[in-house]
Amino acid sequence: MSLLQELRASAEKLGLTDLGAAAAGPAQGYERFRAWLEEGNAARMTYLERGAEARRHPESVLPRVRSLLVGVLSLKTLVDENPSVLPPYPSGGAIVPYAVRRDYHTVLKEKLHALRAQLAERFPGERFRVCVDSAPLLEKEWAHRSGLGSYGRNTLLIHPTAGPAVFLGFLLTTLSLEELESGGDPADEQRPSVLTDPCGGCRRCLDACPTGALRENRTLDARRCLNYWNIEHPGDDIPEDIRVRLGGCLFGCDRCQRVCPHCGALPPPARVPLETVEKMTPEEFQPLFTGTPLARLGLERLQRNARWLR
Ligand code: B12
Repeated sequence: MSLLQELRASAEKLGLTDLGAAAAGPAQGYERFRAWLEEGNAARMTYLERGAEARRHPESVLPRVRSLLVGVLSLKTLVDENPSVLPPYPSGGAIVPYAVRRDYHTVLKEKLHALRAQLAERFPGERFRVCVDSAPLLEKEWAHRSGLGSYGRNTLLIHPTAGPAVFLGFLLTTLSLEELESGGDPADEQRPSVLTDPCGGCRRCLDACPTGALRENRTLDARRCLNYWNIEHPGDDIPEDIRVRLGGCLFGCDRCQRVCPHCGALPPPARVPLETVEKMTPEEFQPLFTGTPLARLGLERLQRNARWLR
């Protein structure tokens, strides 16, 4: 059994849906990313511009990196392992299911740190770094190069069995891909096969996007994406043509995942009455949402989102 196969077995026990590995090298999607930024698609996510250059090569994240291990956590596992922090209200503003649970960044990091510890014990001379969403990596490209899926029309990486509703986490290492793969018998490798184009003629996500944020060339205009407006946008301003299309979304929007034929049934969004949000005090907000993605948003912006829905 190769080291990678051993790690896959550990990853499965830890609740990861899949684990892949790729040799480090220059990022092939860098120019595509640059062009995307230059067209203004990042809206006010200025951190993307600041970290742009570093995305050229993962050695900016770990010097002398030779390979990347990529962990996949499905939304289904996240939901099954972590109950919602909200009581079940029958109606109200919609919150995507991942946001009312333990933050997927924390969950993925814990699992990847367990793999890192397993490797560090055997290879004390090597270096490792765990990162989820925060480091300047073109994450979908590394997942794709690790054999974990292909880019869908909704711009997400579509995993062959878990579909687009997955989160990605990274363990960078100075161990080489050859070291990770050596000794493995290909016959032991039961891997779901990746579809070259998971979409074919399907356009369900493009049709379902309420604001037309998805483009034919499989890029997304964050200036039109509801996820940008109610998760990332720093100000109180929102264009009226976007606001009227929020469709009750208080945090996130997952229409382009839900309608994907590769996406299994997702839990319904959580709901919370807008008045409850509007009257919420920091003393109530904090204990309820600590450790969830809503805590990162903060009460002020959650209340801003509720105002946009009025
Ligand atoms: C900025 C960002 C956003 C922005 C912009 C999203 C976007 N699609 O660009 C906003 C706020 C809208 C957003 C929303 C969401 N995001 Co987001 N986001 C990111 C982030 C930080 C950067 C993405 C980026 O660089 N976009 C710029 C464009 C140009 O890049 P791209 O679409 O990734 O294209 C690259 C690849 O496709 C590749 N590529 C190379 N060659 C080719 C060739 C072809 C033909 C194609 C098609 C692509 C391709 O190169 C391109 C440039 O690198 C990543 C984490 C990271 N560090 O990478 C998470 C990430 C993409 N987001 C994620 C998630 C889960 C979401 C949301 C579901 C909810 C959420 N958690 O906020 C929604 C989904 C909306 C959607 N349809 O994308 C996951 C996606 C997992 C997956 N299955 O792919 C990531 C990887 C975070 C993670 N660690 O899990 N996000």
